[in-house]
This record gives sequence, C-alpha cells and structure tokens, in this order.
Amino acid sequence: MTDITIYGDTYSGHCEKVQFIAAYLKKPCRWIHTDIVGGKTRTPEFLAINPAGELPVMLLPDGRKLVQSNAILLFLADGTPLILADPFDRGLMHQWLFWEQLTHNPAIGMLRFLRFLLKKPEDQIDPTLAPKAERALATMDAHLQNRTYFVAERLSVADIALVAYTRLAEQGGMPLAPAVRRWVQRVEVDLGLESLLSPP
Ligand SMILES: N[C@@H](CCC(=O)N[C@@H](CS)C(=O)NCC(=O)O)C(=O)O
Repeated sequence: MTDITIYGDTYSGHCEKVQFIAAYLKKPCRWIHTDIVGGKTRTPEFLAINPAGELPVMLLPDGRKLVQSNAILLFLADGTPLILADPFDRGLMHQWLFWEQLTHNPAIGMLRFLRFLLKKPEDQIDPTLAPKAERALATMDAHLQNRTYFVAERLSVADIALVAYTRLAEQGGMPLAPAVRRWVQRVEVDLGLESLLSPP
C-alpha cells in the first residue's frame, strides 16, 4: 500500500492522535513536520494545502485531502474494531468525539498551548480557561470511576481522540485524578506509545 502523508507537529495533540492511530493500525505514513510555533502553518505554501492554516492534514496517494483530526481518525479506523459495531455504542463514541472538540480541547489543549508552548504569563491568559479545563477533567474522572475505556469497555476512536491532549495536561499545570491517570496509562500501553515515542 502506498503511504499516506500527514502534515503535523508532534507538539500538537491533534497531530499526535493521527500518528498514534496510524502506528497502531500499521498504516504506512510519511510525516511532514510543520512547525506551528515557528509559523509554518501560516506560510503561503501551507495555506495552499489547508487554507484554514491548521494541522493535521492527511493527503492520500491520489491527492485527496482530509483535515480535522477526528475525521482523519474515523477515516483511518474505518472497518476496524476501533469503530464500535453497536449503533448506540457508536453514538456514544461520536458523542465523546464532539465533546473532545467542543469542550475538552478548547480548554485543556488551549491552556497547555498558552502555558507550556507559548510560555504566556498567567495574567495574559483568559481566566475562564483553567476552571473550564478543571470541569472537563472532572467530567472524565466521574465517567472513568467504574470504566476501563470511554465506551463499551473497549478501546475505540473515542479513547484515542481524548488521550492525546489529556496525557499532555500536566505540561499545562492541570493535574490528573487517579482514574484518569490509570486510563491514560492503559491507552498508552494499548497504543504502544512507549516504543513509538522513545528516540531510536
Ligand atoms: N479541530 C481541528 C483543530 C486543528 C488545530 O487547531 N490545529 C492547530 C494545532 S493543535 C494548528 O494547526 N494551529 C496552527 C495555527 O493556528 O497556525 C482538528 O481537530 O484538527
């Protein structure tokens, strides 16, 4: 199979989740590093690839292009057990994918970006972000009290989408409750992240 191409930056959880699923599903892929903080997503060359100026971007060998990390995850996982078979379970999986985009990432991903990557002083950060991130992590903690995975007690695209920025939350000064930490560690093991992310 010819490789797909991913434009990404490993500092971005949205890009990492695509890297994680491609490796887990053993999909050969070519990674083109695109430095966000260095402004590479704002160059005319990159804007010709994605006018929204956002990573990740997936290019198929025939030139077709897909953006939005969770759309890419769903495309790559199509036909695999990572897409839950039961229609209601699949509905729940999508529920968490939308929540990740609309609630989880805008708080947790953004706060980690501002604090850890941009090193913004606290008085220049929107003061509503930290309470929102805390609420999102508390939602996850409550959900995971008696569950191993987010839906149907098995690994799905929902876990992969959510783990990407949750595992980076502590970089942004957001502590993980024990149930969330255990789930992060479980998903990291399932995805083989220790060998994937360790230097060769
Ligand atoms: N909803 C989009 C969000 C993509 C996004 O915000 N990408 C950020 C990195 S995490 C980006 O490329 N920012 C570049 C920029 O703003 O110049 C997704 O899930 O793919």
